[in-house]
Amino acid sequence: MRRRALITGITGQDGSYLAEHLLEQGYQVWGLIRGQANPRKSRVSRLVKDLSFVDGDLLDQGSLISAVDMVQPDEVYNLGAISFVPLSWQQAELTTEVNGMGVLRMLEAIRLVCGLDKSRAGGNDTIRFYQASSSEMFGMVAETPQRETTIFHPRSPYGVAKTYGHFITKNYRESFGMYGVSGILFNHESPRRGAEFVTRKISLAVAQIKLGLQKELRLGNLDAVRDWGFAGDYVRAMHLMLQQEEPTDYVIGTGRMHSVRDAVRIAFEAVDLDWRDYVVIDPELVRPAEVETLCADASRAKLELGWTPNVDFTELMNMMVESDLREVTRTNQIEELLPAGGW
Ligand code: NDP
Ligand code: GDR
Repeated sequence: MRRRALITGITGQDGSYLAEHLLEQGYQVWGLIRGQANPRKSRVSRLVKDLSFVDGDLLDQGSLISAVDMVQPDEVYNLGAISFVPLSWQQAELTTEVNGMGVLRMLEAIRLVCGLDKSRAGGNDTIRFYQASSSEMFGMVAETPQRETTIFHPRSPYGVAKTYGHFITKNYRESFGMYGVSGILFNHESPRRGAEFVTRKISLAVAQIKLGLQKELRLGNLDAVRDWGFAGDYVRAMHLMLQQEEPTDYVIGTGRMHSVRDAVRIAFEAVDLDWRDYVVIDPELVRPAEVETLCADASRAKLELGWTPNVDFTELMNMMVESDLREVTRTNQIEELLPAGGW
């Protein structure tokens, strides 16, 4: 019997890479699709062949129960979220509903479909659950690098909601014996990254500037430091986490730090341009509370999962610039990819 996986957030960056990876492993894969005519459904259908869909929304408990009951998955990957940190200040309540309460709703759907309660602890036979936790939970960091035991101090409504999702997953594990794990993933990028995130904003701008379609690149805090990896590497870790005997949370990252300034320099160098001729600092793009520095200590994942990343930061930025050069050349403009609101 083929194993069955249900993925929320299927139209996002990680959803498509994870679906590809699971299909390669022989799974049948369903993606949860929200909305009446989600325009991103056709894009992910083009990217990933043999994908099935089921309707549902993390804001709607009944739809999640129906989806889990219909698919009868062996594994559920909860990637659905409002994932852009600045939006979480503008829509704090919605972010909390989707990123926090949405996790509880999915756990409840699994608990009900599996018939789990205190007296009938679930253990390894129940549906296995993966929660997309985030390094944003560390926020104002208490130690560097950050590991599974580092104290959380989130700095945005996004980070606070993710911290709730993290702990409620742990609580369902402890309360009902559910096999639920959180992957505390550091920033990961790819040519499929949304255009509002800084690496993709940079690679798109570099391609457009090189091809004479854009004059400048407006950015906020160039000093912010992140541990950036490749999304294709990180979805392998998500899958590995659900294959372990005991459910445990893991930090996933490269252990390498780079600033936004480094990202800009590498991307412009890829097309033989000097970033200082094009980058403009825009104070409007600086966040109300910034996470200055993040760096992962992923040694538990290396030891217990055998997971290591394959793509380094320079390769990643070059891959994204090359992809956007091809895309911009093909379409001659990519207006529809650019986010509203000047992000
Ligand atoms: P994206 O922003 O690319 O994708 C987000 C997905 O969430 C989309 O498919 C979107 O679908 C879906 N979604 C939004 N609202 C709802 C809702 N109400 N119900 C169901 N689905 C919804 O994110 P990524 O792929 O980059 O990230 C995947 C997950 O990992 C997210 O939870 C993110 O917070 C987390 N994460 C990401 C990291 C990264 O660096 N990429 C690092 C750490 C954690 P729709 O088409 O309907 O809008
Ligand atoms: P982040 O990613 O907030 O870390 O969250 P993002 O790429 O948005 O920002 C990274 C850093 O770059 C700085 N920055 C800018 N960011 C954007 N988007 N646009 C700019 O113009 C700009 N200028 C400077 C930011 O201030 C920040 O310090 C991502 C998301 O995928 C989350 O969902 C995920 O949980 C975390 O990564 C880990």
